[in-house]
Amino acid sequence: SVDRIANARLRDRVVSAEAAAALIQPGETVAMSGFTGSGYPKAVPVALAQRIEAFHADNLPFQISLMTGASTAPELDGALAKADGIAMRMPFQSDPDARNRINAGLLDYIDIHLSHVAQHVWFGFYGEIDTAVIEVSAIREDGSLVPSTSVGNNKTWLDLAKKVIVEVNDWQPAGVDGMHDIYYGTALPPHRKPIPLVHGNDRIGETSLRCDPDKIVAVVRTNGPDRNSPFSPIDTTSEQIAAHLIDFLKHEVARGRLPANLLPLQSGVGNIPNAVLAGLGKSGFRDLSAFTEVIQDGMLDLLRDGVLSYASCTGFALSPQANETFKENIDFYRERIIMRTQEISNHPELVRRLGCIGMNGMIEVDLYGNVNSTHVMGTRIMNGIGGSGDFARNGFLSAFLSPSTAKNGTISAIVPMVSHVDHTEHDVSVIVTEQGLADLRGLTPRKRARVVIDNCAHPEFRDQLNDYFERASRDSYGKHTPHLLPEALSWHQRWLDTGTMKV
Ligand code: 0RQ
Repeated sequence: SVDRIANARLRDRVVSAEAAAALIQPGETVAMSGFTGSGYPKAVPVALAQRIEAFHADNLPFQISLMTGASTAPELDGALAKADGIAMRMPFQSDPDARNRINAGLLDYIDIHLSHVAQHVWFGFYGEIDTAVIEVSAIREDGSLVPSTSVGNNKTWLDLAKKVIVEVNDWQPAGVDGMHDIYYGTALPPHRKPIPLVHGNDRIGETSLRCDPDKIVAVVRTNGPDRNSPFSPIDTTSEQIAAHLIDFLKHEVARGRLPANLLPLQSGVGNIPNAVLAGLGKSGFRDLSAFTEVIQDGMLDLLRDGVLSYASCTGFALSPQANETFKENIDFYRERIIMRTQEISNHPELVRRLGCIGMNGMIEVDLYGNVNSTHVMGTRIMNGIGGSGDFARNGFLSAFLSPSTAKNGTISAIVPMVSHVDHTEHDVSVIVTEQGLADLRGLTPRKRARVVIDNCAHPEFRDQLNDYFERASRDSYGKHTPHLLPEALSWHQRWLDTGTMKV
């Protein structure tokens, strides 16, 4: 087979993962590739975790600050967190070991909008990047790098890092070459220009990443799969949530507020968004499009069936089976998928221009439509805001989806006041649970409370919510957004004290 490293100079820099990891020193800021379990480096992080463990065994300190595109995998976040090798992590992660350390106060975590990461690093808010570790599918003869299954912040990491380690992964399909669109027109204020993307499938950039070959200090060959966690079969709750949302979208088309082929879809990851995608496939929609961060199984199916005409993204989250389908049909998918940097896939200017329909999961929502996506009981971070805020604030329509209860019915996802706010009432248009859908557009806060309770709350919690809302409407200091402040977060405290939010 053809050598994926077509540049002779860089072929000479091939070393083992251990030798590459030895180039990373304690205290460095390391920026890695990876987005929702796709395109992350497979070998160097594991070797680095071993190097860190060896230091710790000798009582020598060794931690790094770690930046990526989004979440990665056990071989990256998991291995480095287990080795106690991460001092600071940003901007998004979902690894259980790292999560436990963050919530124990042992690992600093900064959770920011995914579209902001590149510019915040350019602005210098995170200091200098010492090393970038980037997985690619190939190195071209001219030394440019063909990304693999995610782009994330790789352009920024390669531009800013002092030294670069490249992993060339033979497992990734060679046919991914041509799928990427790397836009080099971004600049810092006051020099910014409009981004010349008018349709979600416009190509405005280059198919590979530029990188000064003198900065590449090591190249490592790998041959391993992306993380690929399988999806559980779609359950009834997810199906009901999907059905309510799809009914609503059809209704909006009938009312002339959405075109028959909708507007570019953004879909979060997880079983509920996957159920929505499966539902769309069965609902007679045609010619749909997606301008999103992550492509998961459901979107590949829609592309295959011609329901979706194209999808723009920055990464994948595919089950092992879907990954095989993707690899086998790479020529088909390359015609229909455009992979961008995450500053472009999530760019507020583009999300607003295209009028995206955002569909994301949530932890809880309050009577007025404020949404908590990240913190259980206001303090324990689950994952992070990810790209949900980029789409919620700037999209045409922003739907948040969740079962109406959590933890065996002891928690109501509809609460008097959210214990942490990620998406304010001004950013949220539609709430969906298995009970029904609340369309909050054009409603005053008190009318919002009525439809959220009536349409979305679980019957087990409806009386309790009504009781709170009625007393608040009577006794609140202000009657615009009624609250009883000593009681507003009492549901969360009750759960912490007694194991249930029920009185
Ligand atoms: O906990 O794993 O301990 O059982 O939260 O909840 O119901 O499995 O749903 O996987 O869709 O996650 C908001 C976390 C939902 C996700 C969130 C507990 C529940 C379970 C997971 P266990 P489910 P999901 C694109 C967009 C922010 C980022 C985003 C998320 C666990 O959607 O991270 O949108 N969103 N990115 O038990 C206590 C509640 C709870 C609760 C759920 N009210 N109270 N626990 N849970 N609701 C992707 C990127 O940006 C990269």
